[in-house]
Amino acid sequence: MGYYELNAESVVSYVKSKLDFFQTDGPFTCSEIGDGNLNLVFRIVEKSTEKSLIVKQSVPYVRVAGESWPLDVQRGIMESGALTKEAELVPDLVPKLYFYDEDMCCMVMEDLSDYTIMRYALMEYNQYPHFAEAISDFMVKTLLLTSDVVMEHKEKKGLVKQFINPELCEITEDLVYTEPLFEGFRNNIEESIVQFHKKEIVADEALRLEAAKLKFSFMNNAQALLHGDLHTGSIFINSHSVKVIDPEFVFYGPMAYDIGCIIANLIMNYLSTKWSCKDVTLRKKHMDYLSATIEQVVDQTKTQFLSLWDKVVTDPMAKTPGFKECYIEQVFEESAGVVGLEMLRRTVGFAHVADLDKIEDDKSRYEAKIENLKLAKKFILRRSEIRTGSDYTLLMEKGL
Ligand code: SR1
Ligand code: MG
Repeated sequence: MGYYELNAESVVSYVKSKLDFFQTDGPFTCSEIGDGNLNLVFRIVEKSTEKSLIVKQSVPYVRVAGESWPLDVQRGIMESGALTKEAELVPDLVPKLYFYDEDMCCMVMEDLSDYTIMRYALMEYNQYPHFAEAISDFMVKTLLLTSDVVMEHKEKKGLVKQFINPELCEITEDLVYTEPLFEGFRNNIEESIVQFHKKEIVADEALRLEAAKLKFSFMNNAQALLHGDLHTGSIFINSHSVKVIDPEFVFYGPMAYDIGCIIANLIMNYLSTKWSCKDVTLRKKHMDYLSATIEQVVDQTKTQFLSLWDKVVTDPMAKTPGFKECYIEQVFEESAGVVGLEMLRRTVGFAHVADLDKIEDDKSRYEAKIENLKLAKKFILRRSEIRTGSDYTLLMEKGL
């Protein structure tokens, strides 16, 4: 049988026919729990044993947009390939993949029900002191160890080829690197900020020039194997562990794209907290936590990158004294630019973030989004000055 779209009834018998995982013939509970923009996600629980798993199936369109926006169902191959590669590099930081079915374009994988999606946890002001170290470890290992600095160059080119992901890359090229700089397209802009967007973003040619430079780096710099969508909605977290999920946007691109994406999403939670948390003590505590986390993510990623470099570098030219510092500085300059673009697109582009959109009070939401746009511009235009964790927090806290 070829591809058919699963539902909460058919997925149970589908899994039982494919995998010797459950111990009984039921009963089971099953629900569709997909929270992302693209796919169906089912959670199946065997009631008597409480054993559970996740089934993630690609549908032949963008789920949030419907059939008017077609998308190749074979994209699941990219995600399962990425999870397999990441399991070699950072086994404790990704969910276990049980199998991938090429006909049904679906993955069956570990259920992370004792974890929560980081975006929503942060919106409830939860704090995770272990996050910075875990995400730095994830980025340093997945990025540096898949680069030409370390890998045999023909083998690396084999991975570049395996992870050519044109449709998903096009989504990012359009939604992150193009449409937010213009009026129209698929942009989704609150009425109250339409004029600000027009005057401060669309009319700013210097800003568009910098965004254009960043776009063509994203498209042309096959530097490392990226997650490709490393925001707080792609992270499952609990009090002691982190799992990075959803690498369907995987491809060989600039390291800065992953680094910038996660920092931007922490900053957007910071702004959300600043403008919407009514409890003064809690607000300060959570903003302080986010500032410290952002500093740690930037500084630990850089430090760990430089120290791992010495242990794993193989390319003789990459061993040239001074080169690793030049390399990492370029990565971090571009990361600041990506921070700005991600913040911009999550305010005016097609796909927003709940941190900002769910601020109930109109005035507070307006202030948060305007500050987000002002900061986004600074990150893009002044990216060459933004090198360290405290460069980020000074800009966020004082606009400096
Ligand atoms: C049409 S997909 C919109 C966004 O959702 C994904 O999570 C990516 O961030 C993409 O840009
Ligand atoms: Mg996703």
